[in-house]
Amino acid sequence: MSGFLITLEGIEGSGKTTQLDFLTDQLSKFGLPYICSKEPGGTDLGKELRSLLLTPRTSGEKWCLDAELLLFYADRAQHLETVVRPALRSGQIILLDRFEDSTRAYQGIQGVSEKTLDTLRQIVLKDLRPDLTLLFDADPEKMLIRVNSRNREKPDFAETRFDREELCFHRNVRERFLEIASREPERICVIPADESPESIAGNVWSLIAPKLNAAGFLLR
Ligand code: ATM
Repeated sequence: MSGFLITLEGIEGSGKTTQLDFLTDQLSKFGLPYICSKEPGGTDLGKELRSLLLTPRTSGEKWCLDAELLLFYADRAQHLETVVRPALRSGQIILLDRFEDSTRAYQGIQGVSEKTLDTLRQIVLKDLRPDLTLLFDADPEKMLIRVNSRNREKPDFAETRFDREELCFHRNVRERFLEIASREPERICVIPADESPESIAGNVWSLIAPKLNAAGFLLR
């Protein structure tokens, strides 16, 4: 049996990571084989790239769009080769915190063309597509308030470059994600993310369980 790739997408603070924890609890409860990973940062190289990409830059040099895009894609190429494809081949369920739709949304709204995104998809993903994508959708204003208050309580709080972006940027990201979802309704399920985490987790599980069953992962 081949594996099952589930990607979790959404704007900053949309609750992806909390839902990932709920999901891994459920999969463990049913004794299903799974791994959890993320982009950027799912490999050793990816961790270095993540730090490069997300740490606020002090030099003032503005990175050109293609440079940033290719760093996200370098992370993805290494991740697919060394983590995702091997796990799929060994029949595991893979939960990914962000994948290609994030590039289409974040780099897309900054001006990277669909043609470029399609070309990179062809080179790096080839025919690999997520079996299911969960898009956690919520009002960016509410989500940013949540992220800021949550992160500032952490002892190792460090603002990332993206946290400084204007609210308008996050609104555009949300719109782009919804646009992508409307083009691929079979693959991408939009999950309203402003309910309680427990209620969202219930909705997510009732959506995922039949798909896993259909793919041969028996939920006993
Ligand atoms: P997380 O903190 O959710 O892992 O996301 C890291 C940031 O990287 C996120 N920023 N915000 N807001 C989205 C951004 N990102 C891209 O811009 N392009 C990509 O391809 C990916 C995977 C992430």
